[in-house]
Amino acid sequence: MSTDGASTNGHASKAEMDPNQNGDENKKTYHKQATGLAWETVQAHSKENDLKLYGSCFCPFVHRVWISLEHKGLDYEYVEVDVYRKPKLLLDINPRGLVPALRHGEWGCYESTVLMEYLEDLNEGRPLLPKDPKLRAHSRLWSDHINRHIIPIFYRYLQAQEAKDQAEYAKELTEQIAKLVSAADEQGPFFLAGDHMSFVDVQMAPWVIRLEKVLTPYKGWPNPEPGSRWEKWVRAIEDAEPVKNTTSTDQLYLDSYERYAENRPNTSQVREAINSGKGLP
Ligand SMILES: N[C@@H](CCC(=O)N[C@@H](CS)C(=O)NCC(=O)O)C(=O)O
Repeated sequence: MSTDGASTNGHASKAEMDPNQNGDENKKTYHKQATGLAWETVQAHSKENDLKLYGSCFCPFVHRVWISLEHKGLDYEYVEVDVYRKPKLLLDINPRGLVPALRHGEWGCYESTVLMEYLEDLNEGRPLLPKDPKLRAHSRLWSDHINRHIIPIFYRYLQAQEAKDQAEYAKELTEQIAKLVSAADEQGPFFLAGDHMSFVDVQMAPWVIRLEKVLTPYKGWPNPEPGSRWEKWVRAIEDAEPVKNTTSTDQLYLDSYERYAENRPNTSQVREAINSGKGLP
C-alpha cells in the first residue's frame, strides 16, 4: 500500500469519496492507513497471528486496545478496516459494526474497555491493573468516569458550532478532567503512584493525544497549565513508548476529525448519538 495515495492523505478523488464528504471532494476525510511511528508498528504486526486487532487508525477506542497490546508486549496482528464500509470480517465479530474488535482463535469480542479487561485476564506480559483489590476498584471507577463524563463531552465540544455552546462544553470538560486529576496520585506522573502506566492512563491516553491534536487546532482547547499536575500527566502519557508507537503524525488526526469539527452529516454513529442526545455507541 502506498503511504501517499488519495485515500490516505485525507483528500479523496470523486470515485473514492466517503459519505461524510457529502459529494464535496475538498472536504477532508478519515485516513485509512496509519502514519509515522504507528505505521511502523502496523508493519511490525502485519504477520498472521491467532490474536488479531481489527482497528481503524484514527479511532481512539482502538488506540486504547492497541496501546494495551504494546504495553504488554504481546504477539498480535493489526488489521486495518474501513469501519464505515463495514467488512464482513468485522460484522462477524461485532454486529454493531464498531471498532475495535478482537479475534483470538475462533473467538471474537468488542468494546474497548471489555477488550482491555480481556487482555488483562490473559495474564501475559506487563499488567495494567494493580494487584490490590481496592486499587483495582479505584482504577475501574475512574475508567468509568472517563467513559461516562469525559468522552461524551469531548465529542459534544468538538461538534459544537456556536461560540456559546463551545464555551459551556469547554468549561464542563475542564471540570470533568479536574475531577479525574484530583483522583490521581499526588506525585504521579501517571494516575497511580510509581513511574508506570496503568489502566486509567491507557483509557485516557487517546483523548489526551486528541485534545492537543484535534481540540486545540479546531476549538482552541488550551495547553495544560505549566507546572500543573495535569501537565505532568499529559507529558508522561505522551512520552510513554506504547503511546508514541501507536500514534500517527498530526495531519492524520487533523484530517480525520474535520468531519466532527464541522458536525457534518454521515460522519459516524458517535456524531449521531451526540446530536440526538443519546448515549455513545
Ligand atoms: N463503545 C465503543 C465505541 C467504539 C466506536 O465508537 N468506534 C467508532 C470509530 S472511532 C466506530 O466504530 N464507528 C463506526 C460507525 O460510526 O459506524 C468502544 O468503546 O469500543
